[in-house]
Amino acid sequence: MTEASRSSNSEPRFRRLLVTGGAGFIGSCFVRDVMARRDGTSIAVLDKLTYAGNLANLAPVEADSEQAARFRFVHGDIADPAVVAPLVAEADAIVNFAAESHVDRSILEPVDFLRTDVVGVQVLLEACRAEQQRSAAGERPAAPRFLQVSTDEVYGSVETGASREDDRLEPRSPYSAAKAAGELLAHSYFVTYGLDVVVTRGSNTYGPYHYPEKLIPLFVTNAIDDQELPLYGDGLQRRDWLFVADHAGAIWHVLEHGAPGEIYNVRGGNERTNREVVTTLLEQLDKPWSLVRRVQDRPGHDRRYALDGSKLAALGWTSAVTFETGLAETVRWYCENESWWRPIKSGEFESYYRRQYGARLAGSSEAAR
Ligand code: NAD
Ligand code: TDX
Repeated sequence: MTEASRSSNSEPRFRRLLVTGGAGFIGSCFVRDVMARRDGTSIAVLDKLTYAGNLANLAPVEADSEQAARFRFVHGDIADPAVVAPLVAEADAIVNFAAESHVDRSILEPVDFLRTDVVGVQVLLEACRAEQQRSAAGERPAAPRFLQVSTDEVYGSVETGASREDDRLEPRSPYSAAKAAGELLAHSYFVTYGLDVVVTRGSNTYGPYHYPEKLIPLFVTNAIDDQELPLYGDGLQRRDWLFVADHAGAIWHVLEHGAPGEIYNVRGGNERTNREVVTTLLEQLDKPWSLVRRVQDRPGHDRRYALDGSKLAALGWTSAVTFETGLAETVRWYCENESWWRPIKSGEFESYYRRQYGARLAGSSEAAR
């Protein structure tokens, strides 16, 4: 059961949500789960539909007449003030998932990361500030709440222990540096203007509808096709895996209960090396280890992320889905939904794949077990 459905008996605090980036992986899970609660919440999704955005992710909402009546999709850019202002004016709260989200792409081409993950956040915050002024003038009840979805990557590589919310930020990739800038801007609008801002920092997330450029969906879909699995370096990097419905539920919980100006880690509680992840997914798919290739490492590759989740636990939320259960559900979903991912893995994806992996795979060796 997801957090969104666990909370289904209580009245939601915010009736009209603007969900930016709601056609992506985690944002669409949040939208699907909140809409399925049938509690009267209405959602406008603003999404640029970049390579990672996909209206098919929202098809279950559009296909349900009761949900569709409470739902609106707007195609547009969070960095465009003319698009953003009227949508923020109609919202009680904004949940910002919109981002360029893939570390490897940020290494190849950083500029879009700054435009969306930094400038886009500032445009959304300015629109909230304008609504705060309207509220002060009695033109709307309260200024909107702004929730910025950030990431564990802002802490940088953590060799031992677990990052706490007041630890120093040491982002090391263009992606994580842009995400750190975005959330620092959001926090500055709380400090400077008294805007109601909350920030979440989530762990590595996985599950259905995950764009197949990230480790788990790339390796699952490649393995289904008996294609090589490009494991970076020694494969001993560690991530703490968080199932997507857990992540979406945590964001709902912080939206409802988080204190203004506060930051909350969202911990998965499932730390695994990449080699362990690959071993488990190959077992679940009944595919051989011989598909795994050791390829040239990611530059600046963060060795480990780990979050301390006690602050969010004290607020009443902990993750529910174990890695083995969530991965089995994910693997099953990709096996049953080839019509979702096969079209994605052609076109733009193929040229990205050649650029990212062509030389790596040509110079690869079989990965030792
Ligand atoms: P995603 O790449 O699947 O989706 C991003 C969505 O944002 C897409 O629908 C895309 O079209 C949209 N978008 C991009 N630029 C936009 C713009 N300028 N204006 C409007 N829409 C735009 O990403 P995701 O994995 O769902 O991640 C969502 C958020 O969660 C991101 O902010 C990411 O940094 C954060 N996060 C992700 C993870 C993870 O493991 N995936 C973990 C922690 C935090
Ligand atoms: O082909 C690959 N081979 C490989 O070994 C890919 C795509 C990844 N990896 C490794 C790199 C990482 O150690 O797997 C690990 C996970 O990689 P990604 O799926 O690219 O995730 P990561 O870089 O850890 O970042 C993710 O978690 C934090 C999300 O993409 C971010 O959006 C989020 O903020």
